[in-house]
Amino acid sequence: MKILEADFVSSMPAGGHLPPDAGPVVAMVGRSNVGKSSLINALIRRGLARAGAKPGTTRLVNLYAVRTVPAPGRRVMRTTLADLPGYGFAQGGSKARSEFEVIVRDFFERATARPATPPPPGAPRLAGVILLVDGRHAGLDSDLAAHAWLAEQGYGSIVVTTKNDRLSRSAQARTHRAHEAALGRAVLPVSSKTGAGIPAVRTAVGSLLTAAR
Ligand SMILES: Nc1nc2c(ncn2[C@@H]2O[C@H](COP(=O)(O)OP(=O)(O)OP(=O)(O)O)[C@@H](O)[C@H]2O)c(=O)[nH]1
Ligand SMILES: [Mg+2]
Repeated sequence: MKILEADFVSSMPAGGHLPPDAGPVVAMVGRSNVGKSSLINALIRRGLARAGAKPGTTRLVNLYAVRTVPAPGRRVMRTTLADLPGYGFAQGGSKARSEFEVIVRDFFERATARPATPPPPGAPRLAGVILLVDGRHAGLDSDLAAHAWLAEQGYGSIVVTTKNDRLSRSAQARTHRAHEAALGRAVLPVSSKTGAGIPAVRTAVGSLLTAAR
């Protein structure tokens, strides 16, 4: 996937709408503070998405319009990256948690809604999901539950492990194996800080986008 242009579009509260020309949507899912907004910035090479040290930085679904060539030889397409609020707030209590669930459930309902009449070209539809998991913590219950839920929904997905720069080389190799064993699938290790692994994620996102056409 080659990114030509990226822009912040809008924040979508629960009950909001995806823009009618959103095109294929790739959603970022993961625990609060795992590095979803940072990965968007690394993918689009711009500081558009607000990242923060405090969990719960992203409270609405933030949408980024991206013009991209998904794979070599493909036509330019308008796509949308959706930065979802994180699950598993450390603080915030049950009110924040249920607010999160409403926003995320509502987002997936809208992104996967199938209208009665054939949608016009460029209409929003879910191309797939990037599940982000902290590279340092393999097999957390909340991540396994999110992974199982995504698989159950039949969404195409990529699993990315984040913050690998915080691990030594040997710990990276060890945790990589632990993540793959816990989830039963391949994962892509990245660091949004150093940029390590980001090109492989761009390629995988390009495949999600072309598979969904
Ligand atoms: N060292 C390191 N820090 C990272 C990396 N990715 C994110 N961070 C840091 O982790 C913190 C959280 O990053 P965000 O991108 O805001 O995380 P988020 O998943 O969007 O968080 P919420 O919006 O709260 O759900 C920030 O302080 C980032 O700078 C990484 O690859 N390496
Ligand atoms: Mg965020």
